[in-house]
Amino acid sequence: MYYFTKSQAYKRLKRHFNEIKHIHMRDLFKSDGDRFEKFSIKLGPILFDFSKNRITEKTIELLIDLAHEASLEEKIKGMFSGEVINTTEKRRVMHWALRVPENKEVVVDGKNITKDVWNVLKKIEHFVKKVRSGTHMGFTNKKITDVVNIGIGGSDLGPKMVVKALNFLIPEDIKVHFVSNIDPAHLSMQLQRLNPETTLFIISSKSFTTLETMENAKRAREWIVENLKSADAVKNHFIAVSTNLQGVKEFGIAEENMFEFWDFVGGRYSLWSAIGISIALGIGFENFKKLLNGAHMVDEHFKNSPLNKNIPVIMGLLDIWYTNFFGASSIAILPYSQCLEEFPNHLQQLIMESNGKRVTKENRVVDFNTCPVIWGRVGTDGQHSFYQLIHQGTQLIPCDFIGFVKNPYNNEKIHDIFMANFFAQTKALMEGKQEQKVVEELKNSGLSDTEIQKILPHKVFPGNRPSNSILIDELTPYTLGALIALYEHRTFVQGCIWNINSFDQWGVELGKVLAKGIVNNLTTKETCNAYDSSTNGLINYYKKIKRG
Ligand code: G6Q
Repeated sequence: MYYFTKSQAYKRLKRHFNEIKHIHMRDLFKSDGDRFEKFSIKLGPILFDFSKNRITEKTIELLIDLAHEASLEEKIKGMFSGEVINTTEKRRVMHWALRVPENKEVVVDGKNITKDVWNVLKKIEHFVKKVRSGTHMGFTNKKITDVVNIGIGGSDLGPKMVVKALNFLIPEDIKVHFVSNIDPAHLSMQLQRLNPETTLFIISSKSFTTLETMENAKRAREWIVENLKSADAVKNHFIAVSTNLQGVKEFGIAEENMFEFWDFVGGRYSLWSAIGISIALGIGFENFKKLLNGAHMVDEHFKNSPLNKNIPVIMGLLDIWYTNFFGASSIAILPYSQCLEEFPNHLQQLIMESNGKRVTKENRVVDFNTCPVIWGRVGTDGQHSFYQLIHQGTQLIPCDFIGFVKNPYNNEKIHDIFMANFFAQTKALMEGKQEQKVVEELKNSGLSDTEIQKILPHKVFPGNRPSNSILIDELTPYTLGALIALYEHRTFVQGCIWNINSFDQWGVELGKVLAKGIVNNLTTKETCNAYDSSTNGLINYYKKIKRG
């Protein structure tokens, strides 16, 4: 049975790692003029350059051997044929089916899933058109001007990221907001700027039981009913997206205002489903379809391309290379696009919730590291903050640079300056700055030899810091859909190599239960003795100060 660190390929990679770990990328580039051609893949409007990684052709060959030994191709087939690969929750993993074109059947257990998917998509299309045209109005017959998505985790991060990224496609007469936190401040901050007569709430929750979402939804309902002075206003101002019809009905939202999705879609993979209705309301249904098309293009690429020409496969294998051989414990996501401000946040959930696991699919506690920490921030802001550590710190942090040739807000000249930073940073990380060059510069600036020796080590950059460059022609719904799908499949590849279940989230479920218990302790008068001394102490202090 396959186990990552016991595989033949792992052992060969370990030997290979020891042979190449001291080789500098600078030398790899010097000795091979074709490195960029060899280590880059073009996929439609996306150029993926992975040549600035600490790899040789041999590394890729061995990583591909590892993928074979882990049965990656069979596992990819398994996901795309609807096998129950989410074994702990006994579910299929079929977010990819949400972006299949209408004329392409996806048959599972004799049922054509595409039909169900497109029925909901058509319902979304119809509703979006009604809201945007002013046919669906508020209770007092005013056009909807503001849409508030109330949801958390997968029911928030994906749509929020896309809405922000494609903001330039949202017309001025509609605004899309997101409320996720149960901190009353979050909803209050939104409500104080909104007009109840023209606000539509989307209650997005796969389970329709999540505490944060349900509490915020109740408060929003009270706000509407109080301000519009009628419980009947709910039908004009609330819709729901969920798999839980009963829960939606009990909340008071009629079935015709509910948009369905299915158990085979994990929360963090759900922006393609009706959970994305806030996106469609903002950018329009046609653009939402283009987002789906871009992701579908990547699904086909992932399913059909040979492993060594397959972008998500190479991305995922490089993650293994750095995590399990170089000992890297994080990956920085660095979009050179203000529009992608929320992208690192979305990826944090996507990757860490998927692969932050410690037990294999065969129930064995692993003896190797799994998911690295995912973090990041848009360039060039990051450059003026944490890049210092990436350049000269003691940890190896592989980076993803993501940028676009064209800027949706035009201004070519300034965009060139912006992107010059992208290219310069990847080059500097790879090459570093050697002693000789620093000495030369310091001499030219008039420093004496003694002064130079004092400052020299601080000014040297070791380089040999790896990065991927993802350069995309233009930011559009299509390319954004493709980009997100690349990361979804990259996450899957990591999980296949580690042989973990990337599709459950028991750690998240734990949080949902824990807080519910403690809420009762906060509302009773009695001193709390139910927990450890720290938790009791904190709870009792909170109660004392609250009472005044
Ligand atoms: C995502 C997780 C989790 C989930 C939220 C919200 O993959 O399952 O982040 O999306 O906990 O859950 P509901 O959509 O059920 O409210």
